[in-house]
Amino acid sequence: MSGYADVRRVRGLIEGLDRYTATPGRGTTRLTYSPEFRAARNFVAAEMTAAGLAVREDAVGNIFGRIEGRDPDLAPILVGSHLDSVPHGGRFDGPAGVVAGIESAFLFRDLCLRPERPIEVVALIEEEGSRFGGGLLGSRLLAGQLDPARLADLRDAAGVSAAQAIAAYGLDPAEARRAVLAPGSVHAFLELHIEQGPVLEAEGRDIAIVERIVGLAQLMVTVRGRAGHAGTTPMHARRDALVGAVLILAQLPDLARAVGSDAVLTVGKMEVLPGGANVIPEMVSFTVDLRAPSEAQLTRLIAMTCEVVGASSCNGLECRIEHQLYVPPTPLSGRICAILTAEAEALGLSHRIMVSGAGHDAMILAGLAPTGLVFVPSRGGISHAPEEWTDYIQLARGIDVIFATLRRMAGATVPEPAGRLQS
Ligand code: HGY
Ligand code: MN
Ligand code: MN
Repeated sequence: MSGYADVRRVRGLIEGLDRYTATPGRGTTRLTYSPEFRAARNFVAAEMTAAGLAVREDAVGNIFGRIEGRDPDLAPILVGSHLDSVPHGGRFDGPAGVVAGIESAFLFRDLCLRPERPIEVVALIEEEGSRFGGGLLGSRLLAGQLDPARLADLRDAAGVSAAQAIAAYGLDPAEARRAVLAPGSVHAFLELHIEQGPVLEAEGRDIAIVERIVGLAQLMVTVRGRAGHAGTTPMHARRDALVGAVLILAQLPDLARAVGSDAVLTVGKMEVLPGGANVIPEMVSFTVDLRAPSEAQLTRLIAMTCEVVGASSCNGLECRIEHQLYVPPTPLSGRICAILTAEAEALGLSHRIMVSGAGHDAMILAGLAPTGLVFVPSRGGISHAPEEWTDYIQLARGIDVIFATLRRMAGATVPEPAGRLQS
């Protein structure tokens, strides 16, 4: 079965991007505004330029590559994903969608296609939240769902604010407000992403078309006790923040089970301070990532988590919760789902409708414009780990669907052949 995408070029783009990691040989670690992120940004900008795109960077570091439309005043179709990663993640999570946009641009160039409506390939910052917490930062800013003033409050593990990091990256955080896209300024958003789950591989299907993304919340729990000497402080006289945190943490998984088998709860990050083997922990902070298909389940799970934490403020321990992110379950565009399905059919690809358990920039940009999301298979369903893998031919099939959908939605045509000079 022939397709459109050039598998070799797609592989070169993914492998080219994968060079930019802080942990070579131990997965992809590319935190927003890091030296690796800057190098990846430069690589993306160069490839966008090679594909004939007009490249610009917004005030917070999102990269846009534009194919001008025959009618440049029409609102563009955005296509892309994120450039940052989780610590020790895989090479496809995010880049698969950025490469889908760049390869589509190469195909428009190679096939001499001129879209009626402009197309903009986007590479977004801080979707994972690995540096500043929460996540979906670049898309939330674009969609007007994050007050740019918050950039001065969001801090990384070293206490550097997002605003300081933006300035150190060479941009002006005071201009962040200009990055916000006005309602109506985007016609549609398309994203290709790896499934990060086992379904497509298990069913032997080429792609999934996502109809809805589960709701998600991220909380930061802080337990404060009192530091003390491990050897001279009797057990009854301690205010051990880590023991308090562990007692909270042990209760959390059952809360997810209580709201349904399709709800999930994860504590993925924990810090123990001051961190001495012979010091009673004074402060422990840990993240709680909550997800559920319905808003009722999600809000109930958040409420129960807050109850457990609140009830643990006793015996000299002070327990607090910071709400870092809340995104309700997000339906995607039925019209775009239908177009993606029709193009998959036309390409002879096997496909299915799916609900996404992973969060994506698509769930934010769906608040700005009709949005579609396509998944390609993940080997063994593994992601957020160095073993993450998608065969390049599988990725190319997903890109074919994105390209064909872009071609249709942007009203692309092949220009009439220029009149031959009369010999
Ligand atoms: O957490 C997620 O679902 C996504 O990978 N940011
Ligand atoms: Mn992702
Ligand atoms: Mn991810």
